[in-house]
Amino acid sequence: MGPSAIRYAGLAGQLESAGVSPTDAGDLAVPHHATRDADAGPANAKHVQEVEEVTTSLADAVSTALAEETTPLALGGDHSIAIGSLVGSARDADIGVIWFDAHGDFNTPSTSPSGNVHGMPLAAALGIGDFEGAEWANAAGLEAENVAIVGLRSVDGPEAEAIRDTDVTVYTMSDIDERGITDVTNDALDVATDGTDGVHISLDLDWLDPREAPGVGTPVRGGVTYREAHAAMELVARSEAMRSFELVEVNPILDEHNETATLATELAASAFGKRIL
Ligand code: HAR
Ligand code: MN
Ligand code: MN
Ligand code: MN
Repeated sequence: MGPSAIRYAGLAGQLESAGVSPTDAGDLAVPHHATRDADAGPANAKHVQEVEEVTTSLADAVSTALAEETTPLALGGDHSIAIGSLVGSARDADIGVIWFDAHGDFNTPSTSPSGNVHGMPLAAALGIGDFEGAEWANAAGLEAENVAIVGLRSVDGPEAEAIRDTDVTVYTMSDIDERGITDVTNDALDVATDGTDGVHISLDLDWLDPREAPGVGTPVRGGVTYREAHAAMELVARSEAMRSFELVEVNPILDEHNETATLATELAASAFGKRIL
């Protein structure tokens, strides 16, 4: 439902206003969750077999879009799709990633309190813990030292430990409070561009404060403002380093008048370089 809501909110028009000519590649086949058993796969990783199927088709779609010299924009839906975006974007290139999110998404089935794969995609793509050697999930051209998480404010105990055990760089909301969004985003861009061919931007709408983005599954108070979010996306555009992009966790059932989906389209326009004058 997320992708429908984002399209309905006017994504194509927003991208055109940024000077982009978008092509809608349509929806990938995703099995309806009610028709599948969430716990059919390994323990504490709900629907991971379906996630693996979608990862493979999304990774192929992303890498095809890149081969055609276009910029893939993936729409969710659940943040588990990021595994596919990262595998595809890092298939034939060394990439960095900026993870704009309230959460670390660094759990594994062994550490996850929920079993929800949306809390695991970054660990999966980096081959951490249970995901070591999981070929379907590991993003070939991605190293932890080129990963920056921005806006973190909700992290589980063992998840925090796993993040600390890697070379991933984290900017918490406190860092944004102290240093401002401009400095933090520029630092994150430095991390993600250092020695890489381009950057994947993963924008979880729960990065924003729930007052701005109520239509998400796991809202956490104290997120970035509307203006801070645009400022960060504008810096991403100015860097000219963006290789692939995704908008995730939009849930229209929880939204108010599709405002979170609308916000997602506006932020996409900023990330793709929309100028006022
Ligand atoms: N850390 C929690 C878990 O693993 C919550 C994850 C929150 N969900 C997301 N991820 N939308 O950003 O279950
Ligand atoms: Mn989710
Ligand atoms: Mn999140
Ligand atoms: Mn997330």
